Amino acid sequence: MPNDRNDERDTATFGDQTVQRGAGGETHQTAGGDGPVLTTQQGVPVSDNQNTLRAGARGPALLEDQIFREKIFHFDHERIPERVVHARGFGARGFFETYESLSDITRADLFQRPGEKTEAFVRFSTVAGNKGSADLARDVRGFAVKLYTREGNWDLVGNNIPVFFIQDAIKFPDLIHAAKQEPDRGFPQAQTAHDNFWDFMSLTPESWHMAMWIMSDRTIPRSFRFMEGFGVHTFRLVNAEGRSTFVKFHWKPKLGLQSVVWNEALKIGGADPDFHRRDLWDAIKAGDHPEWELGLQLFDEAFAEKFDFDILDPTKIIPEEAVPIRRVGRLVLDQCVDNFFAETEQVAFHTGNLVPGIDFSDDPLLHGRNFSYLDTQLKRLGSPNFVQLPVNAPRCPFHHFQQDGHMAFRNPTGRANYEPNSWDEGGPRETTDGFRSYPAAVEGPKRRERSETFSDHYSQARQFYVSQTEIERDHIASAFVFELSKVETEAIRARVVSHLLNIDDGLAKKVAEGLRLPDLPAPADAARPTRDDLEPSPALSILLNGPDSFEGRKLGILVTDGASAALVGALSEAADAEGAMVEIIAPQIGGVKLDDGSWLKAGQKIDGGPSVLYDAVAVIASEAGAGLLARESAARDFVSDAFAHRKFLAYAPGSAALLDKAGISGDLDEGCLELVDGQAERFIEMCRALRFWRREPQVSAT
Ligand code: HDE
Repeated sequence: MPNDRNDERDTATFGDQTVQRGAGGETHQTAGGDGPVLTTQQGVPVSDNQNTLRAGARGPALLEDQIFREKIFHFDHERIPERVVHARGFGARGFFETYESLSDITRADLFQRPGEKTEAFVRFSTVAGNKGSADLARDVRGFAVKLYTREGNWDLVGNNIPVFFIQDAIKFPDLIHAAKQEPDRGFPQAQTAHDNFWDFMSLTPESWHMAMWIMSDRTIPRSFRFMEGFGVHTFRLVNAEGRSTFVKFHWKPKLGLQSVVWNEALKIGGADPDFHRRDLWDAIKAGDHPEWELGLQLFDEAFAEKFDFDILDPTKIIPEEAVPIRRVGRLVLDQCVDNFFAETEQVAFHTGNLVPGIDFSDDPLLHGRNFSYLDTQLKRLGSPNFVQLPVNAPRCPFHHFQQDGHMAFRNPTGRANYEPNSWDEGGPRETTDGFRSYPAAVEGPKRRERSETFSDHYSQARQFYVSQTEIERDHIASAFVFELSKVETEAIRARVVSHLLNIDDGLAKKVAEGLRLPDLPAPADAARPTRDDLEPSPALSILLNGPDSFEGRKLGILVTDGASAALVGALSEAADAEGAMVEIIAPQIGGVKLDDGSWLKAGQKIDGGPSVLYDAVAVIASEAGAGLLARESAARDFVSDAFAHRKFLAYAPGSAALLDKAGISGDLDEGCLELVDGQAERFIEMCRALRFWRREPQVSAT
């Protein structure tokens, strides 16, 4: 008599899989060969992972089932609190490589030896959205970098925008409360287009420089790979002699800047909420390792004294034209994480993670951050021992007397757990080479007071606006109109316009017209008049800093049965030669039979692969195929959206029926190319401009 029903299992075949079948028809897979045996957490081998222990096959489950209890107990506790901000993120591993020795300006170990590589972990994020929100929400992106240097971990916890909303950390909870979902209703999520946010902004003049950035296309990046990163605050670099130089940190993407257009962002949110994380994952897995150069803006006290704004004010930039950027190394992301939770979720950044040779300035926002990050990790990760998690642990040797606490798995060994001590093997001691704070002189009465040097709130907002191309200015105006159209309180809409009047009359009027405000409000009271003598800074425009290459971008080719194999082949080859990716979209996921009888597999079915997922598109259809596509709304949208989003569009001669039905055949312009033999390379060359902006007036109402 068998003592376990395992012995009675039949086998069953499901396609290529042979499995065992239990008495209820359920699937059992048994370990064999070198494959590992399934165990409990305690290492006890498990014989049945499909059935709880029961009294009789149809009887009650038994409380004694320790295997079930352990499994469900762990499952019930899988979730940890999500980050209060930056909850939705995506991480990758890589390295930082130093170009040249910076020993004259900093003693930071990672900057001493040219060619030296330092392990890195980067987490990109949105700010306001909850963990499950969509990637393409209009939002600031976090750009947090952990560098595991030989003298400890350095975290540069930055954003993709070089300024911030507030000047003092005490305002952070108010800002974030206002930006996130409203507390009574729990919506809207992952967007600032609601009353509370614009109410707060319209009462907070210091936010208006940042307001211009967040209403620009910076907040709808095409990819993490195509955006800049900024340390935001002024920091100090300190050399071995103790000399300090102020520094602003920048990350410059090798592939240049690129954003999507707003209508596209809205649609990507539905088509692929994971658009940015998938993009980074796919690029790294394909060996297209994204790269950024670390740029330093270095300046001294004398510059700080004469600069138009206070260098401690995090709502101000120093234009690159005033202090040029020195590129001192590169960050390469070449590995995806092995486990999202272990790395991306558990990584714990902290602005206080500095290494000798790098120090804080007196930016009041930065000091507040130093307080917050440790606190939040304790709440999220549940123990002060989060530093012992592999993603957070230093790679260099570390020795200290901190001990115990929840989940401590690295405690000091031996008798000494304090110092000074007189034991021979007494454990770690201080070093004269350790971290030393820069001895900046400070004085002044203890007060709750903001410096008067922080009070110009509009001049740099104006400078940002006038540095944009016409197209980008229009996008800023449209973004304000969109956001404020979701604001129900008319007084708040008008209050926002009152601030815009301090920035640029034309912009304010455009937004007022877009909202159909009955009257233009009076300009908001300003602590200081707006300066209009600041030179425009071309570095602030996205369009002026594009790559002039289609490298790293994605071409979508819509095909049908009978499509020209020669054209598909030529286009794929030309894209490949440029370093671009290609995805095939077909009526069915199994693919199509081309005109030479060959079979082409598809990456997407039409309604799963709308054109918003691609940087440029081509329609290579047979005449019959185009006729069928013309009857499918997803195929018509594919073409008309691509056109409306100013994309370059190539089409095979047989595709006329689809273009016709999509309503664009009468509008075809120089951004559209009829693809005949020998034209594939020309099309990819056209795509280097990324979008055919000359179409903008035709397809955009603003
Ligand atoms: Fe953060 N911020 N922050 N922040 N921040 C957090 O820490 C905070 C600020 C930034 O991918 C939290 O681990 C305060 C500026 C990034 O894990 C929290 C203030 C900048 C990330 C926190 C700021 C940032 C965070 C939430 C005002 C750009 C994501 C979870 C004084 C320079 C890091 C966490 C990651 C995360 C506090 C302002 C960037 C609560 C109090 C300015 C990229 O500690």
